[in-house]
Order: sequence, then structure tokens, then C-alpha cells
Amino acid sequence: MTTEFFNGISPVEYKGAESSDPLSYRYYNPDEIVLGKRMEEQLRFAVAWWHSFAWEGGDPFGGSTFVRPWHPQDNMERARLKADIAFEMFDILGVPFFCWHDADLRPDQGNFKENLSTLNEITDYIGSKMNSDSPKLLWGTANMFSHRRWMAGASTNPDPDVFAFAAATVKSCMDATHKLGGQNYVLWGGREGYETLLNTNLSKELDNMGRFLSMVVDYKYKIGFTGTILVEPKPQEPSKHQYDFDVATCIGFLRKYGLEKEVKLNIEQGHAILAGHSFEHEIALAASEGMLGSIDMNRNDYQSGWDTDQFPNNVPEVALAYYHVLRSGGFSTGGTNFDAKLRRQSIDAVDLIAAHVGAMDICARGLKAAEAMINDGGLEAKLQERYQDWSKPEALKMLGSSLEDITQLVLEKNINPEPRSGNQEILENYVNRFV
Ligand code: XUL
Ligand code: CO
Repeated sequence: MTTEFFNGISPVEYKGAESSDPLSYRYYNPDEIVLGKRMEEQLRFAVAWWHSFAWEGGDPFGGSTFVRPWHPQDNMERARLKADIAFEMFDILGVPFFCWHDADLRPDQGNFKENLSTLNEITDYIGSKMNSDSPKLLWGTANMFSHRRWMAGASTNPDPDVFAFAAATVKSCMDATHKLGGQNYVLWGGREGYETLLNTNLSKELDNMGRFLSMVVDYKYKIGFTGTILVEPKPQEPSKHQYDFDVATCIGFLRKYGLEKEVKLNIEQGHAILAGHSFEHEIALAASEGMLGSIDMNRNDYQSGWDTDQFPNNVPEVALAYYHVLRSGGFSTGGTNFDAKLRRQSIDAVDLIAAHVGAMDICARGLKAAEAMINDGGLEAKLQERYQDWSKPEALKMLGSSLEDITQLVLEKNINPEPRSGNQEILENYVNRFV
């Protein structure tokens, strides 16, 4: 059925950089070729069900500000209406993907059996709305942080019954993701961490989390899910400390439990900053270890103290992120998910469209700047030049020797290196030519 929610808003079209129509794309031109692929296939945009449709406009200091026809989200009729509106928005925007948590799709009835049956019902309904031209599922995931049962964690909970509920919940979400042809399955552990070390057994919790993730990987093969399993790092919030702190911590965790070939990372801009890193640092590190999976393109406010999940609006930042995505060969099963919400005063339907249009344009500009830097090759050439001495035979030989042999060499040849400039300002000026 067609609803009246977006009444009067036509499908958004690419009109070029000169367009002053606020609901047009000025840079996002899906068919334009960027580094040999259609722009749509490079960026692989996804709308997040939770922020765009389920979130009601609350913040840590106040409740709902949005009054949507599908609120309150406590019955299946309104869950179906929410899905109808979602597909109307996907059509207006022309986005190729969407993402969800189970809890965004159906109400939580408080017990696993009913949650399972309504999840199956609503994902069948969503499946019936999908065809070869409609947007696809980039990833599904389980919300194991909102309901009070998860307050002390899911797989890291001291209570084995919560571990069991979590295992059953993730199985149901993997089944639903598989049924809808999802390309990835994500685990973000908002409460997989602790509030205080005074009551926390770190090694027990980490081992249980490792075992849980191994079961997820085993189950992926059992059901023939060919998508990628992704873990999403975040240092804290809602937990005081979260085990999947950042990319480096996740890599160490995955290696410890022998999962480094099976699981990749979903990297979020806001989480990177919370961890004290830049977005491109997290992307480049994951890429350098072959573990870059997907990205959540939403930033936080640099002054507010909580995860404000804002749509991107900074081209230079986004350009450097895509530079590293493109440099690593681009996305395979991953994409660009807007894990971003409106400001709570943006209560109109048109705000929801405008937020995505602006974000998609910012990303398109960033992608094109990244493409230009790659085609120009200036950064890559500098990088090659900076490390060129490491391809010399004597340097390679040194790596295979020992501290004593190297000391001998330093004495014999009187090695006394002259420092070389890192040319940072020249490189920053170079980047500014493209962004
Ligand atoms: C929370 C967050 C989540 C994950 C999916 O900060 O980023 O929305 O992306 O659970
Ligand atoms: Co996220």
C-alpha cells in the first residue's frame, strides 16, 4: 500500500553541481564511473532502520519529539506500516541497501518464542516487498543492548541464561538475514564490556565472547550464508568499557580466538573518534590487515560528550576515509551505512529525505576527491619513495639477521643516519588540491 507520509516528495534526481533544488543530488550520480565501477557500486549506500524509522527523537535528557503514524511501536500492524514507509523512502532516495536490528522491525514481546515468530512474520513481509530492482539488505544484526535483560551484557553476561537467550536471538537474526539475501551479518556489542571491574571477571567474559563468535561463524557455514560476519568496534558507551574497543583491539581478539580469517570489521566514524583515532586511521589499519569489511558513515559532535550519530557533512574527512577504502580495492560485501539520526528538532518527513540527500552528496564528493588523488598518484608516489630503501638487498638481509650482526655492521660501516623530512605540510597541501 502507499501511505501519505512522504506526500508531495518526488524521487530525488541527480541534477548536477549547479542545482539549487535542495532535494536533488548535486554530486551523487549513481551511473557515473568512479575507478572503473558505477558510483552506486563504489559507495553502496544503506539506510539504517533504527535511526531513520525506529528512533523516536529522544536524547539523554528528553523523550520523543517525533510523532510518526507508526508510533508507538508496540504492535505488528504499525511494524508493517513502518516497513511500508521505509520502502517508500528507499524509492524516493534511490538507495541500493538497508540495514536493521531485530528490535527495529518488530516489538519486543518479552520472550524469545514470540519475538521469533514476529521477527519471522515481519521479515517475510519485508521479503514480499523486495524484488530484483528493490534495495537489498546490506546487513542484519541483533539488538542485544536495549532491553533490560541485556543490562550486564549478552554473550559476556555472568548469567548463562542470558548467553542462551543471546545465542538463540543471534541465530534468529542470522536466519532472517540469510532469508532476505543479506550480504553481511554484524555484531556490535554495546553491553559486551563492563560498568566496574569490581564485579567483572575479564578472562571469563572474553572467553565466552570468543566462544560465542566461533558459534556464529560455525552457524554461518551450517546454513550456507555466504555473506561476511562483521564486528563493529566502539570503545565505550553504553558500557563504561567495551571489549571491542577499536580496530587494533578487535584484531588481537580475533587472532586470539582463531577467527581472523572469518570475521571482518564494520568501522564507524563516531566510534573511531571516541577511541581517540581518526576514521581513516581505523580504516587504514583494518585494510592493512585485510580485515576492512564495511563502514558506518556517521560522525559525532566534537563538543558533546555522547554518541550524537550525525549525518556526515565534512568533505575533507570523508575524502580521506574513501581514499583508504579505494586504496584497499573498495568494498566487496560491505558498503556505506548511515548509522545516523536526524537532530531531534528535525521533525518533518522532508528532514528525513534532506538528511540522506545531503549525506549521499557529501560522500559522493569525498569519493570523487579520493578517486582524483588515486588517479594522480601523488600520495602513493611519496609513500613508495619514503620506503624505497627497504627494497635494497642489504636492508632485506638485515631483517633476516640478528642484533649482534647488525651492531657489527653499524661499527664496520660507521652507519650514522641523517634524518629525512616527512614533508607533512607538502602532503597536506597536496590533499587540499583535491578536497
Ligand atoms: C551504536 C552502533 C550500532 C551498530 C549496530 O553506537 O553503532 O547502531 O551500528 O548495532
Ligand atoms: Co554503527
